[in-house]
Amino acid sequence: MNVEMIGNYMAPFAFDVDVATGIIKDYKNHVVRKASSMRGYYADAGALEALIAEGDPIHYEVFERTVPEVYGNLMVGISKLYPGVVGQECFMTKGHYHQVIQTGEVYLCLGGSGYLLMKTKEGDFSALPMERGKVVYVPPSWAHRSVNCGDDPLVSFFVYNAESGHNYGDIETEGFIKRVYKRAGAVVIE
Ligand code: PAN
Ligand code: ZN
Repeated sequence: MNVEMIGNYMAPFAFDVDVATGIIKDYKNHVVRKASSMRGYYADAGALEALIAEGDPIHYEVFERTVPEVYGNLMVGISKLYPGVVGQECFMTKGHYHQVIQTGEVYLCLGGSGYLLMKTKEGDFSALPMERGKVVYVPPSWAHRSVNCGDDPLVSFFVYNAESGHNYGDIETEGFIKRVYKRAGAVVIE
């Protein structure tokens, strides 16, 4: 990839985030995952198919300022997860381990409310609340998934090692131990 240089080094850069909408104005990479990208992830496959048939709404978007994916660089961006349910299960991201499993990540929630679910290969589980101003530290070895339990987009700024890579396959087969539902207006993790 082309990066701006000053002498021998990558040039420092700055960018703006529209905190209200959760959009990086000058993003370099934009990932859009619609309901149809989420087949196999929710407990109620029929409810997901109904949602797809009703118009296949966007589940989440990721905006990144990409940098070369090498040791030392940091990947930064915004994850915007829309509110909604599939059956009674709250909208969520696919979730992943990092390919380079000994790399962690930091999330700063800018708006909305929900959880960051985390799990390890050994079956350990953690669910930490996400709300505006909350920083969640994801240590190495923990898979992570965002879940939106509110009525507004769950917007988070994230920073991770640029060489981390994403391992989605293991979550597709393992699942995430617990799911988050809205039952009669109450959020339950079960
Ligand atoms: C985030 C996630 C983002 C989307 O940037 O990639 O929230 O979630 P999925 O990648 O699980 O679909 C991150 O954790 N990057 O490493
Ligand atoms: Zn990650």
